[in-house]
Amino acid sequence: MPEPMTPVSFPPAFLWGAATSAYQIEGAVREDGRTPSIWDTFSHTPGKTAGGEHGDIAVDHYHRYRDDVALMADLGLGAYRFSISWSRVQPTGRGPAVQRGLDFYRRLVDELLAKGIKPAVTLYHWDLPQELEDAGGWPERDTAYRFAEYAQIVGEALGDRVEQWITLNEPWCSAFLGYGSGVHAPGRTEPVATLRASHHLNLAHGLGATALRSVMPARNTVALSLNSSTVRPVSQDPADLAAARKIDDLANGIYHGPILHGAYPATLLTATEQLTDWSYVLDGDLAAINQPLDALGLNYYTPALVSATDAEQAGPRADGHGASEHSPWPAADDVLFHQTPGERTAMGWSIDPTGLHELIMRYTREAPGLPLYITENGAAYDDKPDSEGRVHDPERIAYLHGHLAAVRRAIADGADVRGYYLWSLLDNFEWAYGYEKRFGAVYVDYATLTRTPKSSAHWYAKAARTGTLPEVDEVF
Ligand code: IFM
Repeated sequence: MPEPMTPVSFPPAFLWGAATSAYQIEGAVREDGRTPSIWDTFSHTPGKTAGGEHGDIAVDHYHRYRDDVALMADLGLGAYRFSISWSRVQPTGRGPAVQRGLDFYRRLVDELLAKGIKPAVTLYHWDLPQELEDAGGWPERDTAYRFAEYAQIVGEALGDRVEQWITLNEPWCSAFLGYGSGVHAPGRTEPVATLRASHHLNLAHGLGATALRSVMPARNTVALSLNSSTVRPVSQDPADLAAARKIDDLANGIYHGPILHGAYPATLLTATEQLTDWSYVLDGDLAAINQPLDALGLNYYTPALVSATDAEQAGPRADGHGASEHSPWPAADDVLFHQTPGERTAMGWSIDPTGLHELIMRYTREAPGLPLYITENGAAYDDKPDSEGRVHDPERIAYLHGHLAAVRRAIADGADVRGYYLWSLLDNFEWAYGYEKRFGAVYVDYATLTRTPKSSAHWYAKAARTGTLPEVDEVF
């Protein structure tokens, strides 16, 4: 379907933001009482990240946050989504809080508010305190209770000044990449642990939401961010449709089933019955998980294309989630992932804004009346400064234009999308890819840590200021 005619204008209250996460930008990993998280351990384990890179310094946001907030204000951002490092706040993952750790976030939030930028806090963006992983990690039920305790601590400390709260970022990645394919921390490759971790992340979300609400003013909102996939079958053949159903259950239904509807999809339970009987779902868990949400965050980058396969074709998957001899997808050896068509970003992910429109409309149907935010969307490119030090990134501008136009089209089609957070404000540590993949609207010179807004940052700033998308070829 063609995109709407230009100019593409958004409702006046639409929130224009940018997002980051703690381990990807903060650095200062040994300061003010912080202890290692699973990402410190994983990135310092030989062979786990490109070039052995890690977040020890990252882009030094811990020390440069004032400048970074000033940069956001210059760009006219209305909102900033960032995550809290659990290991800074509760270094062992349990027990009393470290005030020096919380103070950093108090200062950051105050700086944002002083500049008129709305903070949106994500409690968990993949960086579990190492001590909790040593005790079993997300496959263990106790981790969900530890998360609720941590949520309460942060809610008490920041609930007076932060209105937008997100419990978890992309629990699929924590479970399936952390415990399935092992390309993310903690690097385990255990199919059953992947499903157990998923359930305990769901439980953590539910218990965390309840804990937050018990200590925060009622005006605050609680959401979570899912990297829900748009899963497409290669054909309408029943076997391919069944393959798409299975991956959709494992990518999406495993989270939105219990969270939005209070039940795991029956098709998921059947598809995984050879592996697990789900006996770790205890009485009362589904009710604890199925808390009312104030909003849902959707993170979108690219769709997935699948078909049925036979055992000979099965093997490492071209599913865009990193190379591993272990599939992230439990009980899915009968599914083949295909290259999606179209141009690609530096991640090798195909560019397809129709997938974002489809996703928004799906959740508009799945959860009628629930406000939606695009809590991440963006693209990595091989950006380089020119001879005058400017960084031109027309591909990213085209990517943002296409995806924002798809959001606008969804709003016109009846979706209640309230805002958009560009991933990412700054170039940063892209997990197992190290610093090689640049997602930032702002270029970071890793030798000097100097920040230079790319042309896409200026393009986005104009969109944020005017509420209308500039043309893709406007010169900045
Ligand atoms: O950098 C990540 C982010 O941490 C979570 N969502 C996807 C981004 C790009 O891979």
